[in-house]
Amino acid sequence: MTNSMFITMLVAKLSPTDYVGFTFFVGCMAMMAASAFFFLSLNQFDKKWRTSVLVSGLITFIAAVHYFYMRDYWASFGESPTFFRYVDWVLTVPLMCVEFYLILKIAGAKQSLLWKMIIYSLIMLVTGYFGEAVNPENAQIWGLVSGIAYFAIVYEIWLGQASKLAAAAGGNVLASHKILCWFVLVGWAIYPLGYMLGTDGWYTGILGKGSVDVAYNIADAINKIGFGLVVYNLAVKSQAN
Ligand SMILES: *C/C=C(C)/C=C/C=C(C)/C=C/C1=C(C)CCCC1(C)C
Repeated sequence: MTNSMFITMLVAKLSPTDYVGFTFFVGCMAMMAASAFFFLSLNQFDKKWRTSVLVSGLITFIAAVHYFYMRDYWASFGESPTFFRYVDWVLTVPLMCVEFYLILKIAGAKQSLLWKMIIYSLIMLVTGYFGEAVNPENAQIWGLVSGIAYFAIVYEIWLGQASKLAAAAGGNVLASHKILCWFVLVGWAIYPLGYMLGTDGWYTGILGKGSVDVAYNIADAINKIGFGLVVYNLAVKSQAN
């Protein structure tokens, strides 16, 4: 066996023009570096904030492991790793709901708020998976249901119970809550856009088709790492007071 054959067996080949593969590769590194950053910073925080920063690290760490699998899957089969993608989201999006809850706990957030948001996010993701992988003929209907659940989350944090708790907490908590709200409204909106690029529906005539994976990979980097950094910043600032 030649050396190069041996290498291709260990690491699936990545072509220089494979932009999707490239974003998977960069995604692995970014998620891994972010995880190291969050985990190694834990010691500087007291108990009250340590859990929040730990959850930030868990989100990027879970994503890092999935990105290694997704990168390899893409390189081996040239297909979207839809299954791994959704497993990643089903684990990490509820953890992002946990972040909202942990921040607002100081203002008296109840577990019912957490469960409500987790249920919305699971409806959003399970229906999205059906539209992409199980019943793509009806992608626009599944996408619509998923979109409604997404807006339920947006409503909850911008105008519902969560926003009232944030207002009651005030100060750094309110400021950080607002930034996270923008992440969910703008950063998360990249996902339905990616979905519309990858499935057929009324929107296909307008948007055309594109790479879901590039959209999802960019969105993940912004949302998982950015979200974590907002929480990290809040912990740093709150501890200084
Ligand atoms: C770290 C991963 C995150 C923050 C993933 C978020 C995913 C979404 C907000 C997905 C939303 C979708 C819709 C609103 C409609 C179409 C189907 C989805 C699942 C792509």
